[in-house]
Amino acid sequence: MSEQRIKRMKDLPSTHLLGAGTPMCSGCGGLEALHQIYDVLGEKTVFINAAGCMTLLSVYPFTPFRGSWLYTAMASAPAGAQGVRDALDILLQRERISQEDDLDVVVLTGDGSAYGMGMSATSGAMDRKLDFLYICYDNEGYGNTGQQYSSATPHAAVTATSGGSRGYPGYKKDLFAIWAAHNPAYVATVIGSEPLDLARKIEKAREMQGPRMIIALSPCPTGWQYDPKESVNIGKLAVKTGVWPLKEFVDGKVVHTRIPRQRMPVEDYLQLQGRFSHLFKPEKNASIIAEIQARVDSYWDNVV
Ligand SMILES: Cc1ncc(C[n+]2csc(CCOP(=O)(O)OP(=O)(O)O)c2C)c(N)n1
Ligand code: SF4
Ligand SMILES: [Mg+2]
Repeated sequence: MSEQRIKRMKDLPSTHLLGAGTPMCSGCGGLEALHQIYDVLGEKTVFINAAGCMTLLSVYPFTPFRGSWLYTAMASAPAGAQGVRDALDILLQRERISQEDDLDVVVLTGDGSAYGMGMSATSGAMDRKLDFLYICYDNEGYGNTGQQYSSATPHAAVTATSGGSRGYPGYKKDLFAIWAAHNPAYVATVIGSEPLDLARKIEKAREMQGPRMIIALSPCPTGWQYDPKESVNIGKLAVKTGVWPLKEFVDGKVVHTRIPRQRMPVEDYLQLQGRFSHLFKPEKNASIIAEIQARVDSYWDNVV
């Protein structure tokens, strides 16, 4: 690493995440959300990160975070978080650190870990009422290894491992419901293109104790195949079409924080993304588009 780059990284303001030369794709929706989340959480945090795109933020011995960073295997971040929380609690108990030196323990993983490989460790951590914040940036596939499908991949999307004229045959897993079934302190969905909604939820979660779970839909120009300049637009369309409901689970109840009363057609969201281009070319696949629309409509029909 050049001396000049090392100096630039050292000179960054305390909550600035993007060092010059960071190896992330431009227009990365996961990074957009993380940047906003970190602005709210601040530097008294320790991140426990499972392997994925965000792991590339850290180039030893630097991270763009002013707090600490621990890298774990894909399935293990919530177990790592337990160890870090326990260590901090012991240090506090022995008065080796003061309350002021305490850190918020933050798990950061992609959907591959959150929806799949790390589900068991996450379930255990919630059962143990671990005091931590979990941030899943959901780019709907294994982005770091070339966008293979995960159980967060939406129906009909083409990925490196789901091709053909119909794309991915499965349906996106409802992680919000699975996490809420554990009755943690908080669960919320967010997206970087709705920054006020996101900030309000992170502020709320920051003030709570116990397991606090966040899923950030993360438009991914590389995996979803679109021009990076469309990231914010695609994020906004995910909300306006009703594809990505913004909601929270608190005190045993689910509350929608945005209800798109005049929903735009899902087609408007799908047709901007190369991963769905087979639904429009060489000819339109009206039945798959209608099926996707019907599932979105059926979700909102049940929201009062
Ligand atoms: C057990 C295990 N299997 C596979 C890998 C290789 N691997 C590293 S990152 C990654 C993709 C992770 O996907 P996700 O959690 O969605 O994060 P993203 O890459 O999309 O940011 C994979 C499969 C690994 N590190 N560990
Ligand atoms: S592959 Fe997608 S999630 Fe990963 S850094 Fe690039 S844009 Fe972000
Ligand atoms: Mg992913």
